[in-house]
Amino acid sequence: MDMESLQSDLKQYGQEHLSKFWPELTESDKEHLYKELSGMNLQEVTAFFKTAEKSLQNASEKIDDHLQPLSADVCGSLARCDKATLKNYQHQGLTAIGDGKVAVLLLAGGQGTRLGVPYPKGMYNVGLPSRKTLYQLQAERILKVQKLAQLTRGQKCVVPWYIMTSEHTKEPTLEFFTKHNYFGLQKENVIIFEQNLLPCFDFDGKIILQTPSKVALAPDGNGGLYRALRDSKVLDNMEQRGIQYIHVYCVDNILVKMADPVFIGFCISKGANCGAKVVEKAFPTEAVGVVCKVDGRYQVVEYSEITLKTAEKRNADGRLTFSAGNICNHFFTFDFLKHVSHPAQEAQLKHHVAKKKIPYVADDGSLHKPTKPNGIKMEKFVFDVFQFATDRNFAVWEVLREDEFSPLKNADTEAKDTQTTCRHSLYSLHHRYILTAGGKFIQKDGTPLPDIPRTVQNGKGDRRQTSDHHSDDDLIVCEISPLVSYAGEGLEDLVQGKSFLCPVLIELQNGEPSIHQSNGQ
Ligand code: UD2
Repeated sequence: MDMESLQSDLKQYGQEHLSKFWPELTESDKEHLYKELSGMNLQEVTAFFKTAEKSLQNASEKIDDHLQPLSADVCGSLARCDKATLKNYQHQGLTAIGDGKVAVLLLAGGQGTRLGVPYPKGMYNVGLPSRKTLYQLQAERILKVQKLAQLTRGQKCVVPWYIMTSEHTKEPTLEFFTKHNYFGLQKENVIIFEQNLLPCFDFDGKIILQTPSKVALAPDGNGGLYRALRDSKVLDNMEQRGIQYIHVYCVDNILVKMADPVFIGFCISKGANCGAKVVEKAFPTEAVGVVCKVDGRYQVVEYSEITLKTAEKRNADGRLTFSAGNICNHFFTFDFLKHVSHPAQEAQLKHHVAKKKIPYVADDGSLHKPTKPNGIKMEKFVFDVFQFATDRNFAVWEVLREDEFSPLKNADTEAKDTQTTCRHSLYSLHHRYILTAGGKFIQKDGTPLPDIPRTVQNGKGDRRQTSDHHSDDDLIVCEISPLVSYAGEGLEDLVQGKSFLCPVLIELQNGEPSIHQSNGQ
């Protein structure tokens, strides 16, 4: 350990406090701290802080005057698309998948602080009848979409699954996949890699020490993807496999359509190299980012960055002018990913700065958990590469929220985006799949249940929205394994003309679909 040289580097960048506990540390703690500090590019991270500090000063500035809505040429909408065109998109998507050109890439490096569980979010079981975790649902959707693509192309295919983790999530994720035998996928087609960490700073630009021998570090945001793709040689891996299209998504959306053939087909048919799947913003103040243009470049703008007047602006048809709600589902061509991951482009992505309560060690060595923000975390965002797309190669695909977006963000004490709302969204969707395929639902006394999803009867004649309560007792509980159906297809032979008593679980058993329901049939 060359402590002298490290001390001089620390001094040069105003960070000499990081070694203040050095004389009191054990040999192994010394080794740990030395490794952490000498592996840090102090010049780079302190420069990041300086830029971040400026952006904090401008944080309250609104950018209304710079905003432009999306032009109709880059947009498509599932709800407003005719059946033949949709079928065509789906065919194009399945063909690309069948030809082995498509990969999925999961952003799973977040710390999941809002949900408050000590393990990666993908390992969460929201309490479905099958007890499947988010990771298992996603793995099974990959298996199924591979099968559908095989039917289209008449050949076996692989959709590799790239999973970006961070220091906090990598080991438990690896262990989980190993324990569950990769949920039926081939181990070599699940590529788990790690994103970078950045130190947290106090407001004076000093890196925070979390313990006497450990720096406070946090993942560098989901936009850390681009650097990680390069550093972990994931781009090389994609190139060797001949991957041309990548579906990037975030871990917590229970309804996510893995490698969604329709979205992929839409983007391919538009000749896009960068695309976003969106849902229509529900109301002006909904706290979602919207995809739009800022000074002529594509961007996602948070509600907090614009005034209420702009958020409320409507078109002649009554729709919100800025309505394309981002759901963290992106399409990239391999060439685009390679281009934006190059240091020349990646370095242009600015860090977003968040004030946070960061645990720290005080001068007397005692550990503190602040009750007010005491420092900042710096993060890049995955969608900030939209700025490199042009009108000719950007595409936005609007889908129905109730079919495709229900994220797990919060603990069940909250009303929104919880395990309960996730479970209920999935039941509602699968209920509708069965109705569409010609099945119906009955109550214990044999009377039919009304075909109105999301609303339940509690036996006393009044109706409640499913999200109003945490219990599934009065709900149409209905779960269909992704191994049986990816998006409602192929259910007719199984359910047409049949009546179901909840809870209903349709699973694949010994390669055949099998229906389990409350009366044991
Ligand atoms: C994300 C989107 C937001 C909206 C929302 C919908 C970003 C920056 N924001 O907001 O616009 O679409 O999702 O659900 O995309 N992650 C990493 N590394 C990190 C930080 C996060 O991989 O350093 C992953 C995280 O594990 C998750 C995804 O990125 O899968 C989104 O992160 P989040 O849940 O913190 O983002 P959120 O809900 O603020």
